[in-house]
Amino acid sequence: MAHELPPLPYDYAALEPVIDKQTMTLHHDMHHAAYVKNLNAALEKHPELSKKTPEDLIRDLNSIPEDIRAAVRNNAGGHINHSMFWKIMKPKGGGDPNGPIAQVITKSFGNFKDFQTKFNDAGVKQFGSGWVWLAGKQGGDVQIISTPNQDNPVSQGLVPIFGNDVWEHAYYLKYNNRRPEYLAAWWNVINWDEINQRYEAFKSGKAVQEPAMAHR
Ligand code: MN3
Repeated sequence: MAHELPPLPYDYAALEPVIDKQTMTLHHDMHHAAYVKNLNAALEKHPELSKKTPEDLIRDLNSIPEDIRAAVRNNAGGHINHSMFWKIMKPKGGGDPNGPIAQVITKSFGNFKDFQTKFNDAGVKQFGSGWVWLAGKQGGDVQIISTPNQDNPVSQGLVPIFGNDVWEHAYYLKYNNRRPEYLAAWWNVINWDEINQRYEAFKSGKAVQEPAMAHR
């Protein structure tokens, strides 16, 4: 087994009432687990790729053999995206950002409220399944983008600083079709300390790779 499902860094119920226990259980144990399983299954056909990190796999998708390219795109992407997602949330999170991430938000978007509005709007407008991101660009600037399916900013040459999952599986049990309500509530579980670490890593040119590959 090459790639492994990282454990959730807190209890399944820890993000309630923002994200309910059943959603977290299904999301981590079924959805994320399936991306890992399907990624490993795809790579069995091309063992020469087994030493690559998930980010290296999706950095240049055209270099991936065509017979597994779509599987790698979806499942390495899903693995990276969710490994990031669990860490950039925490119980009793939220509040105003602090430190360097607060400074770059103010510099780039005017103030935190306007940033939240733009981020939530991009999440609402992502048609179907996908993610909304704060992504770093070459040169150090940041921008809000959305991506379809499990696509990750890395495949566009950008650095994923943090993102929110707008697939229905992330919110449907509690919020039903009310994606804007989920997007608005989600800020109450955001982990600014972790995001500051990821932003600092981006600024220093050593972007955090998710997931860590300690068990290869
Ligand atoms: Mn998901």
